[in-house]
Amino acid sequence: MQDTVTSLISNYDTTGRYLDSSAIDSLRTYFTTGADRVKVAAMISANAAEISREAGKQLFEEVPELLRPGGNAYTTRRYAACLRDMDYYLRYSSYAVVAGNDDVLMERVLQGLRETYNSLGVPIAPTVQGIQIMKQMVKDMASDAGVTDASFIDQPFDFICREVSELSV
Ligand code: CYC
Repeated sequence: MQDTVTSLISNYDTTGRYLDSSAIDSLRTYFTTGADRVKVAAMISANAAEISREAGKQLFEEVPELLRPGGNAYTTRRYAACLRDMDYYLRYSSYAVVAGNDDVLMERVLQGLRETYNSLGVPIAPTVQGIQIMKQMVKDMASDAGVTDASFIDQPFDFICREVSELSV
């Protein structure tokens, strides 16, 4: 599992180089956004249940057939699995926000997900839609809390969406 600092150091150490200006720039960006990253992670933690519940509700309003017979979230067991998956994506995104690195997502969330989703017929497009709804909710909360540059919030949510979409083929 990596973060901005460890991945950078291990990169430079492998080739025995001192940190150059590009390394310093990326460290500077990371530390400049550091307080906001922590703020957003705390905000996600404090509102996690509400975020995944509301995002689930919105997703099922937008794609109601998921909950009907034949839909992948039909039956309480699958409905619960869907909300649980949303909660996984939210929690791991909060870790990646703090780390400033998507490695934790690759390692803990995305490995093997293709096989699982494909074999269970879990549809990718609405999964991506649900993740995007959560992302927007987090961004709205962050901007209400005075976080102006939200690109580090986009990063993990969009990474999961990209990877899941590629995995679906
Ligand atoms: C199932 N989601 C699963 C399963 C796994 C994950 C492993 C199969 C085992 C189970 O049912 O628990 C995902 N597990 C994870 C992830 C991690 C993990 C990501 C990393 C922490 O350990 N269905 C929909 C919606 C979507 C959905 C679009 C919610 C957004 O229609 C999700 N995932 C969904 C559903 C199932 C599932 C309904 C159960 C499918 C079934 O059993 O038929």
